[in-house]
Amino acid sequence: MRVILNSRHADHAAPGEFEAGAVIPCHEAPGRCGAIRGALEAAGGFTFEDAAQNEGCVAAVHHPAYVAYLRGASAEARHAKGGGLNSFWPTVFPFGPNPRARGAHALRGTYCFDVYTPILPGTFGAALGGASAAFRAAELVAAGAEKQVYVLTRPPGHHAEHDRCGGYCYFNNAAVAAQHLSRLGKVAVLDLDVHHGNGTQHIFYDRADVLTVSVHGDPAGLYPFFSGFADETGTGAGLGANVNVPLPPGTGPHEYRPALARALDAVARFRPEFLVLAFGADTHEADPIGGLKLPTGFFGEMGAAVRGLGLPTVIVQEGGYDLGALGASAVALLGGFEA
Ligand code: SP5
Ligand code: ZN
Repeated sequence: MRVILNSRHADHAAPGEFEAGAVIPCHEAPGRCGAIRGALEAAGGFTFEDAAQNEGCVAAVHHPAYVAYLRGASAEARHAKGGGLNSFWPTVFPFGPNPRARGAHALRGTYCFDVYTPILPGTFGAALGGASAAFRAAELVAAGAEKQVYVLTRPPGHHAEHDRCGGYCYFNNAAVAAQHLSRLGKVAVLDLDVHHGNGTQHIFYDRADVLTVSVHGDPAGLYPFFSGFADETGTGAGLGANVNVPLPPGTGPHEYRPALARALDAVARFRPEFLVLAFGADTHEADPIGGLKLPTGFFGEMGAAVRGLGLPTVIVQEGGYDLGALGASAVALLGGFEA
């Protein structure tokens, strides 16, 4: 399988994240990409290529003011001081559109919805590298050059909304791929990260031509808390084109299997031309923040089940934070896809 890499990913490495008022090491770290790449190389059968930076690839899914903000804030972060971290962290979140929230500090909270998503000097380049890789993968699949392409990238993307970063995510890589493919026909995005893909839902919520389906831990008790409930079904022309399947904490294969079957059935009934799979390995039983109980072997079954749709597919890496389980989970999923 062809793997498109984000050669800039390590330019973004958050020094920490907040946990109950303390700062702990950030779960979303550069070693994640290395762990997956190492496991794919050891497994064999994968070819790796870098994607060139594609400045325009995010314009169709993100607000131009948001893109400009991320670019500018990343550049300015080189001069930021604060524990020598050279980074910007939002501290105040101005609710609603607020014309008075124009200063640098106000904008950090305007274009972001949580405290997990700082801006560092390399953030814009790293995030754009991932979006560029997703776009490149979509080009290959759209041209029929490949039936499946895997995008190995971080920071992840599925929490990033049209004009707000959050949940370690800046540009919505899966949405960039789906948007490009949607020029050729209907697209389904299937999100199997343990967290709800709120950003992807937000970007396509009023679209009838892009179905968004997410299977995830119940947001009543799991990040992102404000989105991902079963009664969110789309709006306007997009009514019925959003499906959420929330699962209780501790869900294992026995209960995950029928939830996945429901999600796959929703995709099949939509009759898309293309699929984008937003794949998070944070459903693994060893994941430090997920709370579900899927063993490594189940990821092979997941891959095979998704492959059963028979659709040309862009697979985009999202979360997964146990470095031991991450590579094996990705190998199992992609192996199931190719079997
Ligand atoms: C892409 C993705 O997986 N984003 C996840 C964002 C989750 N951020 C919240 C992390 C909260 C960690 N606190 C967990 C405490 C468990 N003891
Ligand atoms: Zn996640």
